[in-house]
Amino acid sequence: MKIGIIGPGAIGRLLGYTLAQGGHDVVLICRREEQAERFLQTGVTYVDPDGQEHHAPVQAVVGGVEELDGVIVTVKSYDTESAATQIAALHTQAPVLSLQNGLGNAETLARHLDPDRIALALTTHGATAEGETKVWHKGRGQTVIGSLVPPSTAGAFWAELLEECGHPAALSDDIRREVWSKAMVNIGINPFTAVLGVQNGQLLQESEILPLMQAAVEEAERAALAEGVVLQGSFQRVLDVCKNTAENTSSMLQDLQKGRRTEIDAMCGVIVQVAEKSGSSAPYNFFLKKIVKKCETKRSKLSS
Ligand code: KPL
Repeated sequence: MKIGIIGPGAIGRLLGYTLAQGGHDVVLICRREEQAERFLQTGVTYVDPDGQEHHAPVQAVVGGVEELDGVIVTVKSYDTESAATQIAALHTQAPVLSLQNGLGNAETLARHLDPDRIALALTTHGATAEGETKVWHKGRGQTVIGSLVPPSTAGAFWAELLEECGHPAALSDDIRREVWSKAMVNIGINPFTAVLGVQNGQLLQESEILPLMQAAVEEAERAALAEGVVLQGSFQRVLDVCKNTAENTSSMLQDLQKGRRTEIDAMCGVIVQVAEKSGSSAPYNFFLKKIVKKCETKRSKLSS
C-alpha cells in the first residue's frame, strides 16, 4: 500500500519506518525541501530501544501526492487545519489517521473530510527525533486506535495495517473518550511542568501546586461531561503518570525550552471554549492558557 505521512517528526518517522519495513510505500509529506531531500538520500534512520541503528527507504515530497491508500497526520495540533486542507486537496477518499496530542484535532479534520474516513490513535511509545531524518525509539508502549464515527471501518483499517507491520495496536470502540481521558492527564501535568520548569515527578513534591492541578483537572472533567464524555478519577491518573514518568520532560516544557509554540490551545484552550459554549467558565484552564502563552512569547524572544 502507499501511505502518506503528514508531519515527519518523531512519531511520524517511527510509523514511517514501521510501515516501510513492513513492505509498504511510505511518502513523507514535508514542509521544507531540505528535509524532503535528506529523506530521499538517507531514508528514515531508526534507532531501536537497544540502540541498534536501522534504515528504511522512503519517498518524500513537499506538497501533494497522488493515489494514496491512507494518510497519517502527526503534525502538532495547531497545524491540523492546514493538514486537513492539504488532504482535502488530494482528491482521495482513503482513510485518515490522526495520531496527535490534545483535543479538537478530529473535529478539525471532520470539517474538511468525510468523518467516516477518520480514525484517531493514541500511543505511549517514547520517540525522540534527531536532526532531519533520525528517530530514537526510547521505549516500547501501547497504541490504541478507533474510528471517529463507529461503526466506520477506518479504525480497523489502521489497526490491522500496523499489526501486520509488527506494531501492536488495540482497537477501541470509544476512542473519543480515550482522547479526552489522555487530555486530562496532559492538562494536569504539561502546563504546570512548563511554567515551573520541572520534570513530571517533581510536581508530586509541590504541595501548594497539587490543589491547583486538581482544580484544573476537575474543571476539565466538567467540560468533558458537557461534551457527553463521562470521566472519573482523572486526577488520580495524573498523580500515577507523574510517578510513572517521573524523569520525563513533558512535551510542553520541551517546546518552551526550544523556543517553540506549545499545544496549550488544544488542551486548556479547548476546555475554556467548551465551558463557554455550555454557558459556564473554566477559570483555572483560562489562567493556565494565559500564563503558558506568556511563557511562549518570552521564550521565543529569548531564542530569536
Ligand atoms: O504526554 C505527555 C506529554 O509530555 O505530553 C505526558 C503524559 C505528560 C508525559 O510526559
